Formats: sequence, C-alpha cells, structure tokens
Amino acid sequence: MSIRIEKQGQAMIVRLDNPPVNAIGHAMRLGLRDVLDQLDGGVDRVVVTGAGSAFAAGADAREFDAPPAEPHLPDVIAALEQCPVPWIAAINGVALGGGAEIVLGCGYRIAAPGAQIGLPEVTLGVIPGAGGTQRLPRLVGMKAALDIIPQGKALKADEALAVGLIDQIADDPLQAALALDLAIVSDRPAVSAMPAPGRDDEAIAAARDAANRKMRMQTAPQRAIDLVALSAELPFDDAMQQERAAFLELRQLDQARALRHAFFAERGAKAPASLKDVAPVDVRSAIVVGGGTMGAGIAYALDRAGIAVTIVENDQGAVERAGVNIARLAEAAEKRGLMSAAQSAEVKQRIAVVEGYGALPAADLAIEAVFEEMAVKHAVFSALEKALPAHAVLATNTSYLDVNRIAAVLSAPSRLVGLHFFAPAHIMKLLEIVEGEATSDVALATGFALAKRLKKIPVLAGVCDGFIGNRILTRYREQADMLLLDGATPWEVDEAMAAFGYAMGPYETQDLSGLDIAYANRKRKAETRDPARRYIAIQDRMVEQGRLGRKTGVGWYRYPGGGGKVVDPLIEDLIREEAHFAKVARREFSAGEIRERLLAAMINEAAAILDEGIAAAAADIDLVTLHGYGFPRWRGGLMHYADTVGAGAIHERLQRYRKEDPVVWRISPLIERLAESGGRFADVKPAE
Ligand code: T1G
Repeated sequence: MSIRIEKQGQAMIVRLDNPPVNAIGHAMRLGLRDVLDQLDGGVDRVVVTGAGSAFAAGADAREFDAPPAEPHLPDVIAALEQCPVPWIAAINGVALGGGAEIVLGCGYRIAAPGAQIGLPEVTLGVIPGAGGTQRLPRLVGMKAALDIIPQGKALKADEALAVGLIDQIADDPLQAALALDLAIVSDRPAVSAMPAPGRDDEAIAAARDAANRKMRMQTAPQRAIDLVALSAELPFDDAMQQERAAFLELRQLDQARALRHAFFAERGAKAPASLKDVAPVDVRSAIVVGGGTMGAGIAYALDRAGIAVTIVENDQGAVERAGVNIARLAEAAEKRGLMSAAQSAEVKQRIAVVEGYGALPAADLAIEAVFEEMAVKHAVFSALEKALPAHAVLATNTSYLDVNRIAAVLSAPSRLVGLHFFAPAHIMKLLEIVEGEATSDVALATGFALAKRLKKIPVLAGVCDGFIGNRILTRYREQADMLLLDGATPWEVDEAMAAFGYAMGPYETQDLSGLDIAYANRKRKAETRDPARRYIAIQDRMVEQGRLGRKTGVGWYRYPGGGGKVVDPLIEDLIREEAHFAKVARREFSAGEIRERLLAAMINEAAAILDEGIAAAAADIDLVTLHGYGFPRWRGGLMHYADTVGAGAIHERLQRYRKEDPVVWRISPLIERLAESGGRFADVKPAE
C-alpha cells in the first residue's frame, strides 16, 4: 500500500514507502486515508517520514494522464491537518511537490540537515495542487512564497528554517519527532487556519518579471503567481477550489505534457537493453589527448567524477596552455562557490598534463579531443594503442568525422567508441555515444557507464555526418540561409525562432560560437557536395571578410562593445547581392512561415535519422535537441513537438515546399508512412 505503519509507545510512525523516491500515487493516498480512518485513542502523535533516502518526490506524475482517482491528495492533507491526533513531519530527505504539501499539512516540521523541501511543480508545467499555493504563503509570507513556487525552487533545510517553512533541524528527525513536547503543537493553529498573508503587489510584480525572464512563454509560473496572490484575497477553502481547478486544467495542456515527456525521457536515457549483461571497463584512470577548451573541459569533468586523469599534449607550449585551461575551470568553480580555494588548488595539482605518450599511466580509457583532421586522429590513436593496456577503451570526441574511418587505424577497432561531448564539456549534460561498425559491447557499455558517473544524459547515435544533433543543425542552418536569400533578414529569422521559444535564434547563436567552425565544415564537404543541391554562399563570403561573429566584433550582427548587438545593414546588402547573383526574386516572409519552414526542415531530417536507425527512438532526438541545441523544454523536444503538429500536417507542408525544390525538400519516407497511417514519431520502434 506504499505505506508502512509502526507503533512505538503512543506514537504511530507512518513511512511513505514507494521506492525509489516515494512518489505519491493512488495506493499511497489510500494508505494515508486508511491510517486516518483507523487512528484510535491509543495514539498521541503520528510521525510521517520517508522510507529510504527520500521523504517523497511529489505526486506520481505518471498518473497525470489518467482521470484523478479518489482520495485526492488535497483532501488527504486536509484530513491529516484536521486530525485530532497531531501529525509531525520527520523530513529525512527530499520533500518535493505533494511531499512538501504533506509537510505543510502537518502540525510540526522537523528536517534532517541534508533534507530539501520544495514545490517544483511548475517544472512539470503544473502548479502545487494539494494546498501549496495557499498554505505556503500563510506559513512563510507572500514574498517568500513567491520566491519559491513560481520558479519551482527547493530549499535546503537551513534555508527552510530561516523562512519558517520548518520548525527544527535534527540529525535524526524521527527521534526528535518522537521526543517532541506535544504542548508545542497543540498550542498552534493549523497552517490553513493561520492568518492570510498581506497582499504584496511589489513582490507579485517582481515574481511575474522573474518568471517572464526565466520561464519565458510558460503558463504554469504565471498561474502559480495568480494563486499565491489569491491567498491574500479569498478564504482558504474558496482559494483551494481555484487551485484544484487550475491544477486539473494545466496538467492536460501541451506544456505540461511536454515537460512531463522531457522529465521521463531524461530518466529513460540509459544503456540499451542489449548491454544489460555486459560489464563495462571500470574506469579509474583516463587519458585525455588535447588540452584545449574541449579537452580541458572533459578532463575537468572526469576529475570531478573521481577519475584520475592525465592530459597529453604534443609540445611544452601546449602543455602550459592546457594547465592554464584547467586552472581557469577550477578558479571559475571556486569563484562560484562550488569548491573551496583548497579544493581548487587540489584540482590544478591533481590533473596531470604531460608532453607526448612516453610515460602514460596504465589508463582504462582515453578520450581524444584534438584537431578535427583525420590524419591527426589517426596519429593519436596509433600512439594510444601502443601506449595503453589492451583493455583500455579508446574514444573520439569528434563532432562529425567518420568514426569508422578513425577506428580503421587500430589493430583492434572494436575498442573505439565515439563520445561526443558538448561545449562546455563539464557543464552540458548531453553526451552522444556513437557506435561504430566495429565498436564492441564493452566499449559501448563503458561509454554509458561513464555518462552515468559524469551525470550526463547519454544518447546512442549511429555513424553519419553529424550523428543526431549536428545533422539536424545543418538542415536548420541551411534552411535559414535559404530564407535569407529568398527574402528574410537574419533578425527576422532570429525573432521568429525566439517567438517559438528558443532563447536565441540561429544567427545570434552562430555569432556566439563563431562562423569559422561551420565554414571549415562546409569546406571539408565541398568535394562531396551534391551539385544538384542549392548552395548558399552568404556565410562563406562573411567568413572570408573576417566577419566571424562576437569574437571579431562583427558577424551577422555588429557588437559595438558592452555586450549588446545591433543589426548591420551591410549584411542585408551582402544578402541582396548574393540573391542578385543567384537571380532570386526576393519576397517577404512572415514569422509564422519562417518557423514552419525551419521546423519542417529539422523534423524532416530527424525523421530520416530515426528511419535510418541513427537514433533509436524519437525521445532520444528530443533529448539531443533539448540538451544540446536549445530547443524549448516546454515543447518537449523536436519530435514531441512534431507529434503535436501531426505527421499529416507536416507532410502537407513538405509537399508544398517540395514543389519549390524537390532536392532540398525530399520528404523522409517515415513521414510519408506516418502521414498515411496517422501514427506518431513517439511510437516508431528502432529498425530491427
Ligand atoms: N512521479 C513519478 N515518478 C517519479 C517522480 C514523480 N514525481 N519523481 C521521480 N520519479 C521516478 C523517476 O522517473 C525515476 O524512475 C525514479 O523515480 C528515480 O528518479 C499535487 C502535482 C526526487 C529529486 O517534480 O526531481 O507533486 O527511471 O532518477 O536523481 O502539488 O526524481 O527509476 O524508472 O530523478 O535521485 C512534483 C520530480 C510532482 C519532483 C530524485 N515533484 N522528481 O532524483 O532520481 S507534481 C517533482 C525529481 C506534484 C502536487 C504536484 C527527482 C528527485 P526510473 P530520479 P534522483
């Protein structure tokens, strides 16, 4: 029943017990109601606590697609709040969402020092639906409640004590609850009976502004603010009805469905079932070849995961530069309070940087992050194969070179796997794990085990140009450039995609990363480019004019200093000139059409990636677009969004575009099949 009951003297201990994190499902609500129904005179207190490391992770979000089943959590909490026997919360671990709302319904709240209490419902596109919007402001005041709920914050125990959310911190909250003098509890009103907070228009306005900035275009945070504000206006029971109605409405909206999808997709990102009996290499020591930005970031991430790491560079100057890069990362972490000065010094001292392969430790894993040139990669792997023990897994961080061709230089190509990190490697959670034709199960399993240790989100990718993310990005950028030639401006494109939910459009993003990277990529592919495919040379001309983006102070935009950007009429002239050479009759594009075309181009490419088996599932493509390419999280990822549009509607758009250019708009057969069958990308199974 997800509840375990234990009598100790006159106390009844109720353990919320639904491993692994005590999500509050129907069974637990029934169990709590049974406790309330069966309480007899022999009990002077009920202590509610969590089994295992969590108190409760909140309502079971897997139930949100089904009709609500009684008893509803707000009713259970109201009953425990009004229970003649006082309920005391012994908060042993995370108490989130409905877990925190149970705590708010209790008469006294004791937390362990490491506990966290919070109401993160807005991160799932809903609002606290079991009294949180009404009890929290009564307990901690309007301002503190508006700082917690609209951004889905969780407070550490000391922070919760400081705002009055809990009454006490104890090493053993259960024992403290059992020993509590009940007079303290009986003398105080239930939280719902506490005086309503005063209205605080300034705090409300500040909360709305913060939500507009940090949770732009999201519905739930604004609705949460409405409800918290209501706690100053309406009697508790009336406001509770509005809270309930809002929760039931929000949980069925696209945004909540998308955020739930993202939440569960992230937790489903694990090694494929085929590897379940494969023992990965136990990585205790690793080599990173290349101490540039990426290599240093990877080395730093490995060190933070407790792996002994040595960076290899090929001359003394590069060794020193690598040391500087590591120092920069450690000092930045120290500045942000993520580590002490002593810890920062230890990192700098612990991460070794050596010249050449002469005296490497017997590492279990090597990751190269060197120049994207096949000959350079081959030299590195030949040297690694000689220098490391035979069990060591060899990994390439290449963004787009052919992993099979890289592996061909090895006498044992099965040792090689692609580990495509995203910059900054110690922060970005996405890790594309690329399976070459020869990659062994052990090498692959080692990649997934490493992702888990680094707390990254692993996505299995097959070998193709750009794997999953960069292949989609290439189509996104190509289609955007075509819109420029045909009549749009870079700023119209950026504004259109910002209005879709991206923090930044494609052109402002390119200015950030630098136009020279894509330029080199286009040059690399020049000989194999399909002559029948329309080619846009705007960016080539920009790079050749030295307009590389922020790093040169001018790219698509001009950056006059001070961080701002301004549009640059010279770019419009350059685009018009290219259109003239291409004999293109330019026209206006609405923001809607810009969005439709760019998204259709990405979805079409993603469908091909899925159909070819480069990605194993649509949800994997969602994780890549969410965690590597800035796709708005409240849209759930590219393929989740595509399913909200529907394959049929996408197919119609592609058919229209194909009339203009049958090469660029060749329609993925998967989209044609789904349009025909009415199926969803989410249900596409990996090709056998
Ligand atoms: N519902 C269903 N399953 C959940 C869950 C939840 N709320 N939280 C976790 N799980 C599953 C998760 O999918 C995974 O499953 C396993 O538990 C371990 O999770 C009425 C409406 C608590 C900080 O938003 O933030 O309450 O992969 O890998 O890293 O007002 O889970 O093992 O099959 O994340 O230790 C509000 C969501 C809900 C908190 C633990 N609560 N959870 O992190 O483990 S809405 C939340 C988390 C609500 C009320 C409202 C984290 C965690 P599997 P995990 P973790």
